[in-house]
Order: sequence, then C-alpha cells, then structure tokens
Amino acid sequence: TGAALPTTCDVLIVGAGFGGLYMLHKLRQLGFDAHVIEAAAGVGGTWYWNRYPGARCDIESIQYSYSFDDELQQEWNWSERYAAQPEILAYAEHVADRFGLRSGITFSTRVTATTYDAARNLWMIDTDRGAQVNARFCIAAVGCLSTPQVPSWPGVENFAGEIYHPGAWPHEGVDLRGKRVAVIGTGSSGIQIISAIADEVEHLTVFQRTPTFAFPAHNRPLSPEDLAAAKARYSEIREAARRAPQGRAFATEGRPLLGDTPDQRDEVLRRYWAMGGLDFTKAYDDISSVLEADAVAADFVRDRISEVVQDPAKREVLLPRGHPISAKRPCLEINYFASFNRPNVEIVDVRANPIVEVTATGIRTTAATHDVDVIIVATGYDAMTGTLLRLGVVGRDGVALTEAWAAGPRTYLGVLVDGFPNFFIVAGPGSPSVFSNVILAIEQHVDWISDLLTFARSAEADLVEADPAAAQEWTAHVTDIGERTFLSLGNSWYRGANIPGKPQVVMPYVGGTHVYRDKCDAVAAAGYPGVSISRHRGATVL
Ligand code: NA7
Repeated sequence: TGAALPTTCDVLIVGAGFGGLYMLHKLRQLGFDAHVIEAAAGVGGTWYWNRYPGARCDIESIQYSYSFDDELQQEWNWSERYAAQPEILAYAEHVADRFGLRSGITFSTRVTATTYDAARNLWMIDTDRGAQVNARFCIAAVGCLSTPQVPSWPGVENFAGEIYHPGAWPHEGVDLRGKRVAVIGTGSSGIQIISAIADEVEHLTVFQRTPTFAFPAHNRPLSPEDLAAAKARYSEIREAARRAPQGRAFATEGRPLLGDTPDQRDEVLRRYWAMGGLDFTKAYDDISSVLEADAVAADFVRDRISEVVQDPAKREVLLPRGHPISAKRPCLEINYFASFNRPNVEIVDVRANPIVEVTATGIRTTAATHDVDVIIVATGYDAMTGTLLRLGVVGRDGVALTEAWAAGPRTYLGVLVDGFPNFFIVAGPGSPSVFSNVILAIEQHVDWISDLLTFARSAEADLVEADPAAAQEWTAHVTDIGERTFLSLGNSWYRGANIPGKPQVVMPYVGGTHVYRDKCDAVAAAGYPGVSISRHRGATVL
C-alpha cells in the first residue's frame, strides 16, 4: 500500500520512521500539502530494518512513544518494560493506520538527488524510480543510525558463508541453529544479538574491540496495573521528560557521589543497579561529569560483571576499562555477561590481536584463525550524517552538502543549514536527537519546523534560510559543549570515531534537551533571529 509519487507538493519529507510519520501528520493538520518518500516497503525506519534477534529499545516503552496525542498514548498497551523490535514496529504501523498516513507515503523508493533550484525556489527530488518531485520545502527525516557501517577487512568478498549487518537483517530471519557464528562488535546491537543467540548456535565467537559498560535492563512484562498507573499520570511523565536533560524522566539522588561515604555510595549504586536501566549513571549528579566519580561507578560495574563471568580469562577481556562510562553510549543487557559462562561462547580481544583478514572459511586475527559459517557485523553506523550526505543534497550555487560539511556538520539549531534554503532536518546533528529519548526530540523538532513554516506562510514568505553567522555560532557552541564532556574521551560514533576519515567532532548537542528546547522556543518567540524569512521573486507556483 501507499501512494503514487506526486509531481509537486508543498513539502517533501524523506523517511517514514518516527520523524517522517509525525511530520506528515502535523503538516497535514496545518493544511500543508505534504508527501513522504520512503526507501523501505513499510513504515518504522530504524525499527523496520533492525529485525535482528534480541533487538530491543533501551528506553522504557512508556517513555519511548509519541506524546502528541493523548488518546494514542492511552489506547496503546506496551507489553514489556523495554519493547522489542516487533512491538515497536507494530506501534509505528498502528500510528500510520490510525492517522491515515499511508495515503501520503510512497514506499520502496529511494531518493538519489536533492537539488535546490534557486531561480524557481524549489527543491527537485530525484528517485531511483526515475520520477522527480518538485517541492517548495524539503525535510530530511532519515534517522541518525540508518546507514550501516561495515569495515573493509581484506578478503571479505571471499567469505563463503553468510554475512549480515543488524541494520539490514533479512525479513525472513536467519536460521543460526547449530551454526558456528562470529559476531564482530559489542555495542548495543552486538550485545543484544549475542545474548539472544548464545544458546541456539553451535559455537559463538565474539570479536570485541572495546569492552562495553552495560547495565542490567531488568526487563519484565508490564502488568495491567503497571500500565494503568503510568497512564494515569502520563501528562506528568511527559512533562518530566520534556524538562529532563535527555528527554526522559529518570530517578536520581540529586547529589554528588563524591559527597557521600563509601557505604552510602555502595547502597545507592546497588539500588540503581537493582532497578535496572540507563538511570544507573543518573544515580549521582557527577558520575557523567567528574572523573573521580566515574571511577567509583566504573569500579562498581566491574565488580558486578566479575561476579557474573566465571572464567578469569574471559572476564579479563570483558571488563570495561580505558574510558569513562559516559564517553560512549552505555548499553542495557539481558544475560549478556552470563552468556560467556556457556562453553560454546568465546571472546576474542581484537584490540590486542586485530583482525587481519576474512578468509573463505572465517576470520584471521594476528593471533589465530576462527572458522565460522556466519559473520554478523555489528559494527555500527555512519551515524548522524551518513544518510543525510547520501541524499545527494545540493544547495545554493551548486554547493553540495558533502562539501559544506567537509569539516563536520554545520547547522543552526540542528534543523537548518545555511546555504540550503527551505531544507530542514529532523533529529539532525547539532540537535540533542540521539543524546535523548529520540521520539520526544523528534516531536519537538516537528513542532518547531511546523511553527516556522506556519509563520512563513502567514507572512506570505516562501524562502526560509539560516544565516551563516547563526549556523557558525550554533555549531561552535555545540562543539564547545561536546568537547567539554566525557564524549571527547571515547572512540564513539557520537564524534565520528568509528568511521575512518570522518571529521572527529562531537555531533549532537549535549547541553540538555530541556536547555535546547528553551533555546528553540526563545528563537521562535523572538520571530526567528538567525533565520531569514522572505518572499522569493519569481518563485514557481506549485
Ligand atoms: P556501535 O555502538 O557503534 O557499536 C559498534 C561495535 O562494533 C563497537 O563495539 C565497535 O568497537 C565495533 N567495531 C566497529 N568497527 C570495528 C572493527 N573494524 N573491528 C572490530 N570491531 C569494530 O553500533 P551499534 O549498532 O551496536 O549501536 C548503535 C546505537 O544504536 C547505540 O549506540 C544505541 O544508541 C542504539 P569500538 O567501540 O568502536 O572500539
């Protein structure tokens, strides 16, 4: 199902994940003629593609969901504390059906070029179906972790077995029973897969470069009582999330760890560990910002992992060290560390013994050869900019986005790009997006972009563009804040460290989603300083 591609529309949205779906709904409500192009055959974005075993959200389902419609949040029943991929995908499909969105989406169509025509003041969007759409405004809602990254090991093309990336998992599933499987990568995707398949494969070899700080999820079914209690105070939960630094309500002692005695610290950290979830780093105010506090929390995590992993050699490799907990994205785990107590699960330290090549039968490191039937490359994504830069965006004066961002992404508020008029990004670099409960971050962006378009429409303007100075200043601010956090100390995708040659700058705004929200609101209230909003002479009427 879905719609045919129109030849023109007011607003062309790329992507039918959580960003594109709400953007379409909101713009339709405001009377704009909006349309979505989506590469996949269905809605859901990330949750459409990531069908790997164990795929699950690390943010609680009550919070990782839309807040824009109270009836929607009251009627939908999440089955678990942390929703698994099939349920999140079902939710995205429910939203698309409930709000009649499929009639505005063209599926199975990939954008190949996105070109601004300054004379006519419109965007020409080319697709792999040959058809072109002309639109006044173009909104990229293409996701932050949507272009899989596969390192180019020598010999990969010679491997005789099967190779899969979690972000492009076959829809029909993969039968791993009785097979010798390699998982390369121990980020969120890798550790979820490892935990899910450890007991069904014949042998599992995990290739780990950086050991992972992972906290117990303590996932559980949500009872009718749990759901009723959450729904009764949903507006309160959402308000707390909007005022929270990472877009989700969280538990905290609200004081620094360094001010407590060792006994108090132990009691508090044990309590948060027992609660489970990402709140562990929120237990104290200073765990994510003061190295001495991080060191205490990190020791605590290592002690807990040591209690689980029985084999001293495996334990030694698995214990996370070398970077503060919050220098990378901490993960949630369900039996991840316990998986290594199985005799069929092996860990290989590829920091000590790097992968040299992939052979026809397996993987060779500097220390050994591991023969396998299947390789799962859970090596992450060309995050935040990868998909945007693959849209072939060309703005004013024929300048490509790849050129404009050669030294790293430059945006105004993470939404607008100078030199690219009438082009907007949902959850882009320079915004808190990935450093937040992304669904609430998306809602805030969609609302802000919609307000800006409505403002321009009422001023009879059709040309909206960030001032270069404003983009420069905002981006310098984003970088400055990012470099002063622990993120500057880890080799994470937040700063492009996982992609050879990618500019090494902290890409998300990490000063707090609440601070960011207030800044965006202030800009809107002041009539959008930093954005030039005008009437184009000679624009083609669509
Ligand atoms: P991540 O978090 O980027 O993890 C990728 C993993 O793959 C990580 O352990 C990497 O080690 C490892 N990796 C990457 N390249 C290599 C090479 N060349 N050799 C060995 N190991 C490698 O991606 P995920 O898909 O797990 O998660 C992405 C986000 O989704 C996550 O942060 C959540 O926000 C949800 P490294 O740490 O770089 O040394």
